[in-house]
Amino acid sequence: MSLQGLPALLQRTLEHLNKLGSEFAADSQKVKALLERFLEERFHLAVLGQFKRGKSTLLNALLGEELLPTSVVPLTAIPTFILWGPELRARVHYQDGRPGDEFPTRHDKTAYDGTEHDKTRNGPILASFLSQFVAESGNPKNCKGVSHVEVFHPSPLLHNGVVLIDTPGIGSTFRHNTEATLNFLPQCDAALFVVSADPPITEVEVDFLKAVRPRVARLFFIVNKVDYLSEEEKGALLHFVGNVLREQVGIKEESPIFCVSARQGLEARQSADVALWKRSGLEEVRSHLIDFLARDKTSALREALANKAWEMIADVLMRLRITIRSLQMPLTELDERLQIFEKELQEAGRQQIVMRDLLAGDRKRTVEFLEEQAEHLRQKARVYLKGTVWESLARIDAAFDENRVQEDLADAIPRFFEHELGEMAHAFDLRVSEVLLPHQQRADELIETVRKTAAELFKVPYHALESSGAFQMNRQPYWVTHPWNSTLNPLPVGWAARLLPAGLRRARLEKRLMKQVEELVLFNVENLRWATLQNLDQAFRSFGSTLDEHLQAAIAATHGAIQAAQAKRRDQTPTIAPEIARLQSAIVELENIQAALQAKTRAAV
Ligand SMILES: Nc1nc2c(ncn2[C@@H]2O[C@H](COP(=O)(O)OP(=O)(O)OP(=O)(O)O)[C@@H](O)[C@H]2O)c(=O)[nH]1
Ligand SMILES: [Mg+2]
Repeated sequence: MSLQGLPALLQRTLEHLNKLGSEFAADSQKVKALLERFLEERFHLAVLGQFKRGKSTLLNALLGEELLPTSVVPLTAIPTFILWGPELRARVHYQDGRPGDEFPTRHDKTAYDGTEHDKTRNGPILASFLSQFVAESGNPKNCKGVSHVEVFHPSPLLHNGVVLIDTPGIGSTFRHNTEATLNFLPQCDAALFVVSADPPITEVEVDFLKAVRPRVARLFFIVNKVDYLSEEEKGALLHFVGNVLREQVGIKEESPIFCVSARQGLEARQSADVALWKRSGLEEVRSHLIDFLARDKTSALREALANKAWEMIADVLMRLRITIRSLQMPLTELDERLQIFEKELQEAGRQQIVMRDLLAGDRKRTVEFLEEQAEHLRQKARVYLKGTVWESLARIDAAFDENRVQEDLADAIPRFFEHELGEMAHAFDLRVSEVLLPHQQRADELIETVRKTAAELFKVPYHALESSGAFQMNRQPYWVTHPWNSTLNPLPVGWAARLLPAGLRRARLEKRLMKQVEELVLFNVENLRWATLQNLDQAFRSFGSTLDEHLQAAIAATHGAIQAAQAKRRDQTPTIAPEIARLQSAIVELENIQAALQAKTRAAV
């Protein structure tokens, strides 16, 4: 059986919960959240490669129109996320969080036909809008401070939450993108790696691929620009690229490599030329991607959501059974059991206070660890940047070309700190998960104790829940575009200094440069320390409040069910029989949904 019916089952669960009344409002919210996750789940597929290999052209061909700017000179400087939307739209996001620019702008709207999707006109208008932000020419050195751009497009390829990402090419002289790209990759689900027929594959690409491979779960390879090759030449090229990938990068034999002409593909889509589209090789890429996305993307997610829904219903069933028991048992007995349960809840409250203290202690220790790391990084950065200055000084002539030294420093800074940021983010992700895990387990145990006590007191079947999963890593990929301070003030050299003997001048220059290095180290490490501290605080804060919420919800649900039954017993004895019948029929309905969910998870395994 397929998992197609999962949203329908969730919808049915929602209807039953709504009928059951306001005591189940929190459960309805949970089902709604599962449904939303199902509908919103994104799959991030990045297009990677050296500059000018045709990454943007390839995406344009897959989308069927010229949306992303392309050029003969290195171009894409900012990542572009392409998501599904009913009509063509774009939004520019800035590093400082100020409101982003939108496409169509009011001015564009006169030329832009937002309702009728006119491919020949709208694509190029968007491309020229985008080039003001994502292209090196329109936004040199990212002076506009753009963090990323989102494009919404109605392509079926983007259905079911697929997000395509156009990334800046690595190896261009303009930018230091390699480290930023590497930091971004662990958050992507898969990547298309684009090389071109000429040159077949460079050393830079091999080195980059070696760094990419351990960071991305699934990699596909595209050899682009095969339009001027014969079939025989294509075969030889494929053989060559395959060998390099296997022998030098260690890519497995079965990883597919596609030979394509993105340019022909785009032409074919624009002129609806089916034969050319086939010849371009892009049909194979498209169908492979669609198969892969259908197979790998949703099955794991659906299974996980079906499991969660099953668990949630199990919890609701337990409470419904407790309510029925509470309605059936003699009132004195009910009062007695409620008293026992409330004692248990008091103990849980005490445990919760202890847990909060332990969590605060761990947060403090993690911050101390961060301070140690920052100090370590200061030392490392000093050594590295001083080394850069010495190397640079050794290369320059007696005129002490200070500008050259400064350029070398300005180059070294983003490279060094971008890399360190990636390392630190990774180390802290691991450390924070490690530190939080025992807290998660302790909270899960406490929640289970509460539920188990309720089940035992009221003699209903007990089902242990899976972990409350309060700590979940953020899976939204973010592109680090930190404003590393590498623009240095010119070093003022007074006229008197020019008259000094060369040796003395050099000594003074070195002293000034070292002072500058120290300032740069302090400023940039502080940047990194601050960013990490913010993330850390956020992780602890949201973890702590989620645990509290989960525990409160478990208490409110069980305690609430018993109290509500007790109140009914005292006030409205005549309505008790129909109430029991109503709850019993809800139990039957929910058990049916549970059985359907279970069949689905089993079928998916
Ligand atoms: N002959 C030929 N040229 C192509 C093909 N695909 C792209 N090009 C050309 O290659 C150049 C670079 O294409 P882009 O799509 O801008 O390359 P890119 O990889 O996105 O470049 P960056 O954004 O700078 O990293 C453009 O002039 C394209 O027209 C192709 O299949 N065949
Ligand atoms: Mg590009």
